[in-house]
Amino acid sequence: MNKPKRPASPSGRYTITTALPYTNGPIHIGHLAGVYVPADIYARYLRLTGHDVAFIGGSDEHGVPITIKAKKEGVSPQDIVDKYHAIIKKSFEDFGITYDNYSRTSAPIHHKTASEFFKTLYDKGEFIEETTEQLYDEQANQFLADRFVIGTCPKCGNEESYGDQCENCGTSHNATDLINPKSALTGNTPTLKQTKHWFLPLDKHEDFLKEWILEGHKKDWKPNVYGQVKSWIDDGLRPRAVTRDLDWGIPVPVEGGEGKVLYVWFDAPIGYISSTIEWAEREGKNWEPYWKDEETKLVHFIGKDNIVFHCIIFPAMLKAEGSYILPDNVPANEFLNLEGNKLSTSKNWAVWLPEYLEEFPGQQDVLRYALNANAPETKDNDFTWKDFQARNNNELVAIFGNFINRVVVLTNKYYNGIVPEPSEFSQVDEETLAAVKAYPNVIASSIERYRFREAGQELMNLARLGNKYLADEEPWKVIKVDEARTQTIMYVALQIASALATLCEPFLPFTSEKLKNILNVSSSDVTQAHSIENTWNDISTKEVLLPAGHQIGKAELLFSKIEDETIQKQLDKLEASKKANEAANKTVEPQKETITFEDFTKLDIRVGTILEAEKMPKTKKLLKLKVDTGIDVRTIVSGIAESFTAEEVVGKRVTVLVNLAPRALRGVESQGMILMTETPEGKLVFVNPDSGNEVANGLPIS
Ligand code: B3M
Ligand code: ZN
Repeated sequence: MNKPKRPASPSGRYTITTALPYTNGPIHIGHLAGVYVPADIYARYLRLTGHDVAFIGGSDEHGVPITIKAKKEGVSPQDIVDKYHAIIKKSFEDFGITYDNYSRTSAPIHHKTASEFFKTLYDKGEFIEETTEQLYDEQANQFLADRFVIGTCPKCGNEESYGDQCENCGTSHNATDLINPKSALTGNTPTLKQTKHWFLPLDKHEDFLKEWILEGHKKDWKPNVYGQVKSWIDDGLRPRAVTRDLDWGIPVPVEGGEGKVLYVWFDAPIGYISSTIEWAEREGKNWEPYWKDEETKLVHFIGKDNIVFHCIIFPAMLKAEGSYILPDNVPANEFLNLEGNKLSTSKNWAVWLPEYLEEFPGQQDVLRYALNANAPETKDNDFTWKDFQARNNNELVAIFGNFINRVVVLTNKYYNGIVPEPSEFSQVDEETLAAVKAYPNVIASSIERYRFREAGQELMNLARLGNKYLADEEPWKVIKVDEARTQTIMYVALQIASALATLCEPFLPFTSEKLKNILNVSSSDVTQAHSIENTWNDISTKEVLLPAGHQIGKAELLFSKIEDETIQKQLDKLEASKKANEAANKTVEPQKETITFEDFTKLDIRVGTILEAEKMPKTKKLLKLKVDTGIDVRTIVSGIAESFTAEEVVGKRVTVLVNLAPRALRGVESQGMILMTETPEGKLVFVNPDSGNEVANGLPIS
């Protein structure tokens, strides 16, 4: 077991923030694994250990991604943010993310806080005001900031970098740095047009950033975070515009700022502060210690694409303002893939949280557990449904659930649910109880070093310990020969179950609640006059976690097996997304050469009915049809047997070209052609005279 190094906050006060998701879509597993699950584990753990925690979140409702989504859906940006803010907020609640406050950057308190922040820096002379040439789309009549422009990243060569940031290498740049820029609105090559903006001179803060991060946090920040920051600083810092020529956002609150808004990455991190203020006002607290007391630990949970904003730009803003603390740590995660492919909203390659909650009711903890077990802590990682199933069936059900179930069932069976009095402890009992006492520290040490996967594994090791203890001590055999020994075994096993109920809370909060109810120790159960709910530290320090004589409840399954069909359904859903994408990307055959109207009028097309059909012997493709064309009944040989059986075409109304020169096919004279066409997905269909809209394009096939 590793010696815990516990860099605790001296005041015991923590401000924990999570990246504010853009309100242009629901939350998916990539967001959860990278940011929200680890942050919630951390916040819950700190509360359980008696710390003063402000766990802060909110929606990022400004910025180009919102405008683009609104344009796409033909609604206003306000409609978009209202819709997704509600969806996101609700799904976080249902998933058990325990924010102290979840706000939104459209809230008046945020507009006020961000405007004042800007004004303070402005008044202090912390900005450079400059008229420069910026990219402009003449056709759209608009400056092209951020995601409105796409081009080649000057750093890594990614051809789809945004104006402000390359998602491939994480570099943040100015739109004019892009090679070969193109407007995302029209596809046009932008021109340059003069406009005035305010710039934050990052170069001015270079020395401080070097000292603070490169020297101050070399050891305690994650290597992926430190490395990215270092390379950014090594490349040299330059002034960054913090205002934009856009109409969606917070108006620039100074003279000359008319028609301009704050850059979304200027206002969004201030959202952490405004959300804290909103919370404090509601709770009758003072927000300032959470942001201004040097002894408060400020921790930002983010994904790797947000590193530069949280480690360079926001700290430079806070430093320039002068009265704020800086983050103690920014434990950014890498990315989570899904079944071997990059998560993608536009390709619908994702597992969406609202859908999961609907399809797996009551199973929040399974996803929390599987995502944490596979969290992309040090490198990109892959989520697979098979692994999800295995984590549930082999760990949650077979180890954790099985242990608890055996303990509760046997206690009810042998002692009517009353915790038995132990007699003398054996050496194994002593060792087991001592091992249990060590777990709070072991798990805490991992959590405090932001190693949430390791922490989750240690928790499961405690359940393993319980399982092994029961398997070795075999109370179901001992009961036949030694009553007193059986009581002791069950007593020890119940202490382990009790420890699990407390220690699993950060990882499996719904399970913890359930288990506390089963053990009848839940303080939230007001009908019970008992107070034996343990804190985290109690598990190490208390001699007795669940006293003899205490009545526990009946057994209830904590987890249930996930069957192959359930997993297959999810895989099928992904397969359908893949197919839909392929179809969308499929290049349809270009149309044939133009024909004249005179050419067309030569065709005599009639509506007919297929009266009889039979497969032509020894052919794969051909059906011999008898068709009533309205003028006669004739034989037509049609090459559709691979798509249709003879039985299913009989009676069909079809479109027939009747004046096609007859030709012999395998010895049968075909007197015309049934018109067929292909859907964009490549499926052969009849040109149906009745439905009319079955097919919009395609070619006749004989
Ligand atoms: N909305 C970016 C993102 O969702 C951004 C985070 C803001 S954190 C202050 O990736
Ligand atoms: Zn790049």
